[in-house]
Amino acid sequence: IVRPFSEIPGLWKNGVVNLYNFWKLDGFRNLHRIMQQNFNTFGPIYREKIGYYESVNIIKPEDAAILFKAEGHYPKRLKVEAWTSYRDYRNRKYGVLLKNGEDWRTSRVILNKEVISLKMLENFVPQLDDVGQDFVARVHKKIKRSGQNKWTTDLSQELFKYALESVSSVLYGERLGLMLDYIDPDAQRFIDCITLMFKTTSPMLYIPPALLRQVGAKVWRDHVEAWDGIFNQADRCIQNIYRQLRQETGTSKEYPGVLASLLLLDKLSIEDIKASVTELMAGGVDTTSITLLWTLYELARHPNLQEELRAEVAAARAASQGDMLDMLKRIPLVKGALKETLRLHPVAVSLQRYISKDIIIQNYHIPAGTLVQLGLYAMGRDPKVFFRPEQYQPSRWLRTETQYFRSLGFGFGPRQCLGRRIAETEMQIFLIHMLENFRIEKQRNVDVQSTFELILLPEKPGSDRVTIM
Ligand code: HEM
Ligand code: 2DC
Repeated sequence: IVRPFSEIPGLWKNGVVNLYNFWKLDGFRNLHRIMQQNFNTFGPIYREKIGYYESVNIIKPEDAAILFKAEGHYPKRLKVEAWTSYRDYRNRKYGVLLKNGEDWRTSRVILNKEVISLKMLENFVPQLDDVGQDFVARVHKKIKRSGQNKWTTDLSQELFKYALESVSSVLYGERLGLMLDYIDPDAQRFIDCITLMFKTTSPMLYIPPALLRQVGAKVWRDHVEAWDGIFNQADRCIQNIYRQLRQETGTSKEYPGVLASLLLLDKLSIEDIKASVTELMAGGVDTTSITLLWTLYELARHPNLQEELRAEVAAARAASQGDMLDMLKRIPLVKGALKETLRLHPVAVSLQRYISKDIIIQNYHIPAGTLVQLGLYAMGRDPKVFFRPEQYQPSRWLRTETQYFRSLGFGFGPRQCLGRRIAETEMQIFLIHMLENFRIEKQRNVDVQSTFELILLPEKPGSDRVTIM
């Protein structure tokens, strides 16, 4: 006998009271731990309402499979109102991230070919490899200058630059020069704006931005300032390429980048291209850099594993005779390490879909149109899903039984992360070069916790310091 929707356990009767309690728990920064706690209290399914944000939450891979089978042809995530409100306020077009329905699908199908198809890897790899080599050269220089044969630093700033340089090299087919000593202050401002944009988004998940705007709240003003900075910088980059393209006289160099390819293809309007390329540029900074930061932190804590990975990379280098595209096919443990990082430290706490038809999960009926969330952070740490979840063990991903609806760091299906191929390749190439050149060590052995600022970040900057030698 299937039980009705109204019997799903949880706190969903008074959104305002729940918001107050959530706020008292510092929930804006603890969302991931609160979700984990809720699964402990209520079991593998619970219903929730905080402010105006209402959802059904699930944790099991089998249930994730049911959810994604019901996502329909136009999969729709939770609408992040702060982001759509900004676009509406400034009269800017939505890109692929924020579009829905047929409009989303049209853009996405065209973008897939240029951004996420495997065919594009041969274009991306040389660009990303150059950036990786420059990063290594920069670290060598820092080590030399230190006079101590090692470099201890807060790596997140370095990784932000690496990530922006990488994604820009693919989008624009050009280097920004962020691996140099003196960098463009506008690029640094862009990086700071992205961090501010994410940070100011999370309170607005629960309190409507329209309301905050009316009362002139600081969080809304900061959010607008952050997006303004992001769009201005992206506009400059896009204009630059657009101008070059019009001056060029048919001479086709190697690969011109995603933006130029889209302009030449002429299937999307210029405004649509601008909107999506801006989202790609903004989406490509904190996501990969934080994942790499967590990976270096785990490698520093596990020196034996670090040696194992180094051996795999050395063997891959020898077997592929330096052909990077081929080398990427010979590093399963490095890939496992990245999956393991995203299991314990996912960028996205949850994946969500408005389901397109009625489903039954954990014997409860859930009607079409409901927002169903898979608790990705909670699932990654659930001992019923992963054997000894607290252990960082890349080799677990070499077994096929680990795979079924468990490796979901980039989402799933046609609405999964559009930047996935870029992100994976960029991170793999980074680890290859770092492992070939340096040893990574940790100053103190402290457990670094995550904090939720729309994406999950390492708590307290500075506690993530590592030594490269
Ligand atoms: C969407 C994760 C890097 C651009 C997403 C989603 C996740 C995700 C979970 C939602 C997927 C879903 O709902 O099924 C990650 C992780 C990254 C990463 C873990 C790196 C470690 C990037 C990069 C870019 C990017 C580098 C840009 C180059 C996007 C875009 C979307 C998206 C545009 C929206 C796609 C759509 O709605 O059709 N990402 N991402 N992401 N990501 Fe990423
Ligand atoms: C945050 O409860 C928690 O990839 C919310 O590159 C539900 C939610 C909805 C959408 C998710 C978001 C969470 C986390 C950050 C994600 C976002 C969709 C895309 C975005 C996962 C889980 C991200 C980081 C994009 C951002 C691109 C943007 C800056 C242009």
